[in-house]
Amino acid sequence: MSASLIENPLLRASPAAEFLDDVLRGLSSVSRSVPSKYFYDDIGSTIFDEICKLDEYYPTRVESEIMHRYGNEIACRLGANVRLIEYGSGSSLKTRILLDRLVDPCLYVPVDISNEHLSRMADTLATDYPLLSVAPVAADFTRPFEVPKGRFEARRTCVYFPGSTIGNFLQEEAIQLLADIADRCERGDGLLIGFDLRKDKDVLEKAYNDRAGVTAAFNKNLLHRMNSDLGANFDTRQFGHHAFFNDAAGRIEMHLVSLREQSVDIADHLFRFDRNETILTEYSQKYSISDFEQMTAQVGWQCKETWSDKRDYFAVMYLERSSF
Ligand code: AVI
Repeated sequence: MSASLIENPLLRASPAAEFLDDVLRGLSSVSRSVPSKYFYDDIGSTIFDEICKLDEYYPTRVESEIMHRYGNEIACRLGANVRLIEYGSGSSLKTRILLDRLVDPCLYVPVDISNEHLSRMADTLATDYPLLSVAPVAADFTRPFEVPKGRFEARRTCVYFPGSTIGNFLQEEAIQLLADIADRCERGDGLLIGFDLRKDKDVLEKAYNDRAGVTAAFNKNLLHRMNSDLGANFDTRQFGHHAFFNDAAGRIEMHLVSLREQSVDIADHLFRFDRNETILTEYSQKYSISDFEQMTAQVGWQCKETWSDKRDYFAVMYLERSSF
Protein backbone atom coordinates (compact mmCIF):
# COMPACT_ATOMS: atom_id res chain seq x y z
CA MET A 1 0.00 0.00 0.00
CA SER A 2 1.35 3.45 -0.84
CA ALA A 3 0.98 6.78 1.02
CA SER A 4 -2.64 7.70 1.05
CA LEU A 5 -4.09 11.13 1.69
CA ILE A 6 -7.83 11.21 1.21
CA GLU A 7 -9.02 14.61 -0.05
CA ASN A 8 -12.19 15.92 1.52
CA PRO A 9 -12.85 19.27 -0.20
CA LEU A 10 -16.49 19.52 0.88
CA LEU A 11 -15.66 19.82 4.54
CA ARG A 12 -14.56 23.34 5.40
CA ALA A 13 -13.91 25.19 8.65
CA SER A 14 -16.47 27.74 9.88
CA PRO A 15 -16.83 30.77 7.59
CA ALA A 16 -16.13 34.43 8.37
CA ALA A 17 -19.84 35.26 8.79
CA GLU A 18 -20.02 32.94 11.78
CA PHE A 19 -16.90 34.54 13.25
CA LEU A 20 -18.48 38.00 12.89
CA ASP A 21 -21.77 36.84 14.47
CA ASP A 22 -19.96 35.28 17.41
CA VAL A 23 -17.77 38.37 17.95
CA LEU A 24 -20.69 40.81 17.78
CA ARG A 25 -22.74 38.67 20.17
CA GLY A 26 -19.82 38.15 22.57
CA LEU A 27 -18.82 41.83 22.69
CA SER A 28 -22.41 43.02 23.11
CA SER A 29 -23.06 40.99 26.25
CA VAL A 30 -22.57 42.42 29.74
CA SER A 31 -19.48 40.29 30.43
CA ARG A 32 -17.67 40.57 27.14
CA SER A 33 -16.15 37.48 25.58
CA VAL A 34 -14.94 35.97 22.31
CA PRO A 35 -14.99 32.14 21.90
CA SER A 36 -11.53 30.65 22.31
CA LYS A 37 -11.84 28.55 19.14
CA TYR A 38 -11.06 31.74 17.18
CA PHE A 39 -7.51 31.73 18.49
CA TYR A 40 -6.69 29.08 15.92
CA ASP A 41 -6.14 30.76 12.58
CA ASP A 42 -2.87 29.86 10.87
CA ILE A 43 -0.86 32.39 12.93
CA GLY A 44 -2.61 31.47 16.21
CA SER A 45 -1.96 27.77 15.62
CA THR A 46 1.72 28.53 15.00
CA ILE A 47 1.96 30.61 18.20
CA PHE A 48 0.21 27.80 20.08
CA ASP A 49 2.94 25.41 18.87
CA GLU A 50 5.47 27.84 20.43
CA ILE A 51 3.52 27.83 23.73
CA CYS A 52 3.79 24.04 23.78
CA LYS A 53 7.61 24.33 23.80
CA LEU A 54 7.77 26.76 26.74
CA ASP A 55 9.34 25.67 30.05
CA GLU A 56 6.42 27.07 32.01
CA TYR A 57 3.74 25.40 29.88
CA TYR A 58 3.92 21.88 31.34
CA PRO A 59 0.73 20.25 29.82
CA THR A 60 2.17 19.33 26.42
CA ARG A 61 5.44 18.06 27.86
CA VAL A 62 3.79 16.03 30.61
CA GLU A 63 1.15 14.55 28.31
CA SER A 64 3.87 13.51 25.84
CA GLU A 65 5.83 11.89 28.70
CA ILE A 66 2.72 9.91 29.66
CA MET A 67 2.21 8.85 26.03
CA HIS A 68 5.85 7.75 25.75
CA ARG A 69 5.81 5.90 29.04
CA TYR A 70 2.47 4.12 28.65
CA GLY A 71 2.11 4.21 24.86
CA ASN A 72 2.29 0.42 24.44
CA GLU A 73 -0.39 -0.19 27.06
CA ILE A 74 -2.56 2.50 25.49
CA ALA A 75 -2.11 1.02 22.01
CA CYS A 76 -3.09 -2.40 23.43
CA ARG A 77 -6.27 -0.90 24.85
CA LEU A 78 -7.18 0.52 21.43
CA GLY A 79 -6.39 -2.77 19.67
CA ALA A 80 -5.56 -3.52 16.03
CA ASN A 81 -7.27 -2.06 12.92
CA VAL A 82 -8.64 1.00 14.62
CA ARG A 83 -10.14 4.02 12.89
CA LEU A 84 -8.63 6.94 14.82
CA ILE A 85 -10.44 10.28 14.77
CA GLU A 86 -8.52 13.12 16.39
CA TYR A 87 -10.39 16.17 17.67
CA GLY A 88 -8.31 19.37 17.41
CA SER A 89 -5.33 17.66 15.81
CA GLY A 90 -3.11 20.79 15.56
CA SER A 91 0.38 19.56 14.72
CA SER A 92 -0.44 15.95 15.70
CA LEU A 93 2.81 15.58 17.62
CA LYS A 94 1.38 13.38 20.37
CA THR A 95 -0.50 11.35 17.77
CA ARG A 96 2.80 10.22 16.33
CA ILE A 97 3.68 8.59 19.64
CA LEU A 98 0.40 6.65 19.37
CA LEU A 99 0.67 5.89 15.63
CA ASP A 100 4.16 4.48 16.20
CA ARG A 101 2.65 1.90 18.53
CA LEU A 102 -0.75 1.08 17.02
CA VAL A 103 -1.12 -2.21 15.16
CA ASP A 104 -2.33 -1.71 11.57
CA PRO A 105 -4.55 1.35 12.06
CA CYS A 106 -7.12 1.50 9.22
CA LEU A 107 -7.59 5.21 8.97
CA TYR A 108 -6.48 8.39 10.69
CA VAL A 109 -8.91 11.33 10.56
CA PRO A 110 -7.39 14.55 11.96
CA VAL A 111 -10.10 17.17 12.54
CA ASP A 112 -9.03 20.77 12.96
CA ILE A 113 -10.49 24.24 12.57
CA SER A 114 -7.32 25.66 11.01
CA ASN A 115 -7.38 24.64 7.35
CA GLU A 116 -3.82 25.57 6.36
CA HIS A 117 -2.28 24.05 9.47
CA LEU A 118 -4.29 20.87 8.93
CA SER A 119 -3.32 20.30 5.32
CA ARG A 120 0.40 20.93 6.00
CA MET A 121 0.31 18.47 8.90
CA ALA A 122 -1.66 15.85 6.93
CA ASP A 123 0.83 16.02 4.02
CA THR A 124 3.80 15.50 6.35
CA LEU A 125 2.07 12.70 8.19
CA ALA A 126 1.10 10.86 5.00
CA THR A 127 4.75 11.06 3.90
CA ASP A 128 6.08 9.87 7.25
CA TYR A 129 3.53 7.03 7.59
CA PRO A 130 3.31 5.60 4.07
CA LEU A 131 1.10 2.67 5.11
CA LEU A 132 -1.49 4.83 6.83
CA SER A 133 -4.60 6.31 5.17
CA VAL A 134 -5.00 9.91 6.33
CA ALA A 135 -8.31 11.72 5.74
CA PRO A 136 -8.13 15.30 7.10
CA VAL A 137 -11.36 17.08 7.93
CA ALA A 138 -11.30 20.89 8.25
CA ALA A 139 -14.17 21.47 10.65
CA ASP A 140 -15.27 23.00 13.90
CA PHE A 141 -15.79 19.84 15.93
CA THR A 142 -18.40 21.52 18.13
CA ARG A 143 -20.71 21.42 15.10
CA PRO A 144 -21.94 18.40 13.14
CA PHE A 145 -19.40 17.09 10.62
CA GLU A 146 -19.02 13.90 8.63
CA VAL A 147 -16.19 11.46 9.12
CA PRO A 148 -14.97 9.49 6.10
CA LYS A 149 -15.25 5.71 6.42
CA GLY A 150 -12.00 4.79 4.70
CA ARG A 151 -11.27 1.88 2.40
CA PHE A 152 -10.91 -0.83 5.02
CA GLU A 153 -13.37 -2.05 7.62
CA ALA A 154 -12.17 -0.95 11.08
CA ARG A 155 -12.58 -3.21 14.13
CA ARG A 156 -13.49 -0.19 16.17
CA THR A 157 -13.50 3.59 16.15
CA CYS A 158 -11.51 5.49 18.73
CA VAL A 159 -11.80 9.23 19.20
CA TYR A 160 -8.53 10.75 20.34
CA PHE A 161 -8.94 14.09 22.10
CA PRO A 162 -5.57 15.07 23.58
CA GLY A 163 -4.13 18.35 24.79
CA SER A 164 -6.72 19.11 27.50
CA THR A 165 -8.78 21.00 24.92
CA ILE A 166 -11.84 19.66 26.75
CA GLY A 167 -10.87 22.13 29.51
CA ASN A 168 -11.55 25.05 27.17
CA PHE A 169 -15.28 24.31 27.36
CA LEU A 170 -17.68 25.24 30.14
CA GLN A 171 -18.69 22.12 32.04
CA GLU A 172 -22.14 21.92 30.39
CA GLU A 173 -20.57 22.39 26.94
CA ALA A 174 -17.97 19.74 27.74
CA ILE A 175 -20.72 17.29 28.71
CA GLN A 176 -22.60 18.07 25.47
CA LEU A 177 -19.45 17.52 23.41
CA LEU A 178 -18.75 14.19 25.16
CA ALA A 179 -22.36 13.19 24.46
CA ASP A 180 -21.95 14.13 20.76
CA ILE A 181 -18.81 12.01 20.59
CA ALA A 182 -20.71 9.11 22.22
CA ASP A 183 -23.45 9.50 19.57
CA ARG A 184 -20.91 9.08 16.83
CA CYS A 185 -19.66 5.85 18.42
CA GLU A 186 -21.03 2.33 18.79
CA ARG A 187 -20.95 0.22 21.93
CA GLY A 188 -17.32 -0.80 22.62
CA ASP A 189 -15.81 2.09 20.64
CA GLY A 190 -13.21 4.11 22.52
CA LEU A 191 -12.36 7.60 23.67
CA LEU A 192 -8.78 8.46 24.58
CA ILE A 193 -8.71 11.87 26.19
CA GLY A 194 -6.09 14.05 27.87
CA PHE A 195 -7.01 16.56 30.56
CA ASP A 196 -5.19 18.85 32.94
CA LEU A 197 -5.39 18.18 36.68
CA ARG A 198 -5.91 20.66 39.52
CA LYS A 199 -2.65 21.70 41.09
CA ASP A 200 -0.76 24.48 42.82
CA LYS A 201 -1.99 27.92 41.78
CA ASP A 202 1.53 29.21 41.21
CA VAL A 203 2.39 26.45 38.72
CA LEU A 204 -0.88 27.09 36.87
CA GLU A 205 -0.50 30.85 36.70
CA LYS A 206 3.11 30.64 35.48
CA ALA A 207 1.98 28.33 32.66
CA TYR A 208 -0.36 31.05 31.32
CA ASN A 209 1.94 34.02 32.02
CA ASP A 210 5.24 32.94 30.48
CA ARG A 211 8.23 35.24 30.77
CA ALA A 212 8.82 35.42 27.01
CA GLY A 213 5.29 36.74 26.43
CA VAL A 214 4.29 34.02 23.97
CA THR A 215 0.92 33.43 25.67
CA ALA A 216 0.30 37.19 25.65
CA ALA A 217 1.02 37.23 21.88
CA PHE A 218 -1.36 34.26 21.43
CA ASN A 219 -4.10 36.12 23.30
CA LYS A 220 -3.51 39.37 21.42
CA ASN A 221 -3.50 37.58 18.06
CA LEU A 222 -7.26 37.43 18.49
CA LEU A 223 -7.33 41.24 18.16
CA HIS A 224 -5.10 41.09 15.06
CA ARG A 225 -7.40 38.43 13.63
CA MET A 226 -10.53 40.52 14.23
CA ASN A 227 -8.76 43.42 12.50
CA SER A 228 -7.68 41.41 9.47
CA ASP A 229 -10.68 39.08 9.05
CA LEU A 230 -13.52 41.33 10.20
CA GLY A 231 -12.14 44.79 9.39
CA ALA A 232 -12.15 45.80 13.07
CA ASN A 233 -9.89 48.63 14.24
CA PHE A 234 -8.54 47.42 17.59
CA ASP A 235 -5.41 49.30 18.64
CA THR A 236 -3.59 46.17 19.77
CA ARG A 237 -1.08 48.20 21.86
CA GLN A 238 -3.95 49.42 24.00
CA PHE A 239 -4.93 45.95 25.24
CA GLY A 240 -3.02 43.79 27.71
CA HIS A 241 -2.92 40.08 28.54
CA HIS A 242 -4.34 38.93 31.88
CA ALA A 243 -4.50 35.29 33.02
CA PHE A 244 -5.26 34.06 36.55
CA PHE A 245 -6.51 30.99 38.38
CA ASN A 246 -10.12 31.25 39.57
CA ASP A 247 -9.94 28.99 42.60
CA ALA A 248 -13.70 28.69 43.21
CA ALA A 249 -14.36 27.63 39.62
CA GLY A 250 -11.17 25.55 39.32
CA ARG A 251 -10.06 27.16 36.08
CA ILE A 252 -7.59 29.51 34.47
CA GLU A 253 -9.29 32.51 32.92
CA MET A 254 -7.64 34.47 30.15
CA HIS A 255 -8.70 38.02 29.34
CA LEU A 256 -7.72 40.97 27.14
CA VAL A 257 -7.71 44.14 29.23
CA SER A 258 -8.42 47.56 27.80
CA LEU A 259 -5.53 49.77 28.95
CA ARG A 260 -7.51 52.97 28.54
CA GLU A 261 -10.96 54.21 27.67
CA GLN A 262 -11.41 53.56 23.95
CA SER A 263 -13.85 52.72 21.15
CA VAL A 264 -13.56 50.01 18.55
CA ASP A 265 -15.48 49.73 15.31
CA ILE A 266 -16.37 46.27 13.97
CA ALA A 267 -18.52 46.08 10.83
CA ASP A 268 -20.25 49.38 11.68
CA HIS A 269 -20.88 48.39 15.29
CA LEU A 270 -19.20 50.65 17.83
CA PHE A 271 -17.96 49.13 21.10
CA ARG A 272 -16.85 51.38 23.96
CA PHE A 273 -14.38 50.01 26.47
CA ASP A 274 -13.67 51.51 29.88
CA ARG A 275 -10.16 51.47 31.25
CA ASN A 276 -9.54 47.98 32.80
CA GLU A 277 -12.63 46.51 31.17
CA THR A 278 -11.90 43.01 29.90
CA ILE A 279 -12.83 40.60 27.14
CA LEU A 280 -12.85 36.98 28.33
CA THR A 281 -11.02 34.92 25.72
CA GLU A 282 -10.52 31.52 27.35
CA TYR A 283 -11.39 29.23 30.23
CA SER A 284 -9.06 26.37 30.94
CA GLN A 285 -10.76 24.05 33.40
CA LYS A 286 -8.62 21.85 35.66
CA TYR A 287 -10.27 18.57 36.72
CA SER A 288 -9.78 15.82 39.26
CA ILE A 289 -9.76 12.26 37.90
CA SER A 290 -12.92 11.35 39.84
CA ASP A 291 -14.82 14.47 38.65
CA PHE A 292 -13.89 13.63 35.10
CA GLU A 293 -14.96 10.02 35.46
CA GLN A 294 -18.35 11.12 36.82
CA MET A 295 -18.82 13.69 34.09
CA THR A 296 -18.15 11.19 31.30
CA ALA A 297 -20.29 8.46 32.90
CA GLN A 298 -23.34 10.76 32.65
CA VAL A 299 -23.18 10.57 28.85
CA GLY A 300 -22.45 6.93 28.17
CA TRP A 301 -18.70 6.52 28.75
CA GLN A 302 -17.12 3.97 31.04
CA CYS A 303 -13.60 4.66 32.26
CA LYS A 304 -11.32 1.66 31.63
CA GLU A 305 -7.94 3.04 32.63
CA THR A 306 -6.20 6.30 33.54
CA TRP A 307 -2.52 7.12 33.26
CA SER A 308 -0.84 10.10 34.90
CA ASP A 309 2.62 11.43 35.72
CA LYS A 310 4.49 11.25 39.04
CA ARG A 311 3.34 14.70 40.18
CA ASP A 312 -0.26 14.16 39.03
CA TYR A 313 -0.13 17.19 36.77
CA PHE A 314 -1.96 15.64 33.83
CA ALA A 315 -4.10 12.60 33.04
CA VAL A 316 -4.82 10.49 29.97
CA MET A 317 -8.00 8.45 30.27
CA TYR A 318 -9.28 5.59 28.09
CA LEU A 319 -13.05 5.09 28.09
CA GLU A 320 -15.42 2.85 26.21
CA ARG A 321 -18.88 3.57 24.96
CA SER A 322 -21.32 1.74 27.21
CA SER A 323 -25.00 1.26 26.73
CA PHE A 324 -27.11 3.75 28.68
C1 AVI B 1 -5.56 24.27 23.80
N1 AVI B 1 -5.72 24.49 25.24
C2 AVI B 1 -5.85 23.24 25.94
C3 AVI B 1 -4.72 25.37 25.84
C4 AVI B 1 -4.95 25.48 27.38
O1 AVI B 1 -3.99 25.28 28.11
O2 AVI B 1 -6.07 25.72 27.81
C5 AVI B 1 -4.74 26.74 25.20
C6 AVI B 1 -3.81 27.72 25.84
N2 AVI B 1 -4.11 28.92 26.22
C7 AVI B 1 -3.08 29.51 26.70
N3 AVI B 1 -2.05 28.67 26.70
C8 AVI B 1 -2.50 27.54 26.14
